[in-house]
Amino acid sequence: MRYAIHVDMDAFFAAIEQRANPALRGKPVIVGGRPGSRSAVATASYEARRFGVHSGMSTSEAQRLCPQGIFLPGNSSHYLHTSVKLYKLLREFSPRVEPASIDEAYVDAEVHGNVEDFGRRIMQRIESELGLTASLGISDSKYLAKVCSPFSKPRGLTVLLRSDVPLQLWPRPVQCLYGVGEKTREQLARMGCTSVGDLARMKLPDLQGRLGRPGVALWHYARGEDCWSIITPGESPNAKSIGHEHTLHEDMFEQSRVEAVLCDLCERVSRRARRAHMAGRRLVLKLRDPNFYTTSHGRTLPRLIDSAEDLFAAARVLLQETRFWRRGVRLLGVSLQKLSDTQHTRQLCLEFDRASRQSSAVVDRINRKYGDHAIGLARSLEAKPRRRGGPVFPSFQPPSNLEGV
Ligand code: TTP
Ligand code: MG
Repeated sequence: MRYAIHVDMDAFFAAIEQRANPALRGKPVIVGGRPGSRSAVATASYEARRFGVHSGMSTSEAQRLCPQGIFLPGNSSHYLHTSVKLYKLLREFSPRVEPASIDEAYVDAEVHGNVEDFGRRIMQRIESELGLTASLGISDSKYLAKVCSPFSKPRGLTVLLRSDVPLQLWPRPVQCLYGVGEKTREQLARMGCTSVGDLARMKLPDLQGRLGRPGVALWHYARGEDCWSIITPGESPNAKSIGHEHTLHEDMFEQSRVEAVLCDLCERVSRRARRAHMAGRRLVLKLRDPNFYTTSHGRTLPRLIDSAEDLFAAARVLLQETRFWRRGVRLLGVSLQKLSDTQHTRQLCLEFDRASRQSSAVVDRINRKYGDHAIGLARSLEAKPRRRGGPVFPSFQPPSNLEGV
């Protein structure tokens, strides 16, 4: 089974200082400059945290809380060096590692056998090779892996699968969700919502009305639904958009012809998106008139889309809204943006319409076997190249038997 594993080092800067100087081990180490120098605490060892010292507080306050604290200025090149070693070590467990911060990374791992054992092996390697401890969050969702990694810090390992959310996550305070800061926590508390379960059970329109789009995202997170995906540095930076544009042979004025070209473009974009295992939440339409005046018009959609039908439905609405095409169209373009990786988040993107996904899968299989334009939406026929006197799709002979397609 495939898992997202969030690795977060414990008291990273302070632990590196303790590793370098054994006399500091077991002592309250505070990294972040001298007290009274207006500096802030970068981090504190767990021994210092017992006194209430935490990242971000002034070092003067830290000294007041923990007079016996050992204050150190820090050494960023040491920390960076260790960070690089950590990523390298993690890549021995899976080639798909996404560094998330100086001491955090996500590992996308296919695990055969017990995933806790797999996680413990990662922790042991970190301890033996780096001389440091880490805490791990393991899930079938990247978001949940991030949320649960601090649950049993330091040196903790927590497994929180999406199916565990009602039992394990809902009783916890809402601020354990990534994305709920102090301000949001207060807003939610005013709505009587203090636990993750309270949030998950809220009526979505109420939450949207009070918190807007961030509220909608949090509501989904509280229910174990997200579309986060692990992106490794070597991967194309998840192409910010997938688009196609076409300069027409002649300027077009008729709506039906413009729509046919639009439909053809949507098919192309949809095909590329599905091949890259991407779906998008925003569609942008680009139009150029015969005088080279160019405009684009986009819309963020309520759900992720990747099928030609969905792209075309959204593009058609945009086209009708612009009315710009009435001046004549010289160039038409469609791009799908706000992309998410559907391969790693397939089950998470619950919004996908099952029927549309199944028909897209069949279209892809036929096109893979018989060529890219073998089958598509009827609406785009007019825009496809025709051979003089020949059938619309000269390269395509309908297969007598679709088995094995
Ligand atoms: P964190 O992972 O947030 O903290 P941590 O590793 O020290 O402790 P924890 O066990 O809770 O994970 O941050 C990693 C390092 O980044 C931390 O050691 C110091 C640095 N840092 C800052 O410089 N300023 C900050 O405000 C925070 C939060 C971290
Ligand atoms: Mg950390």
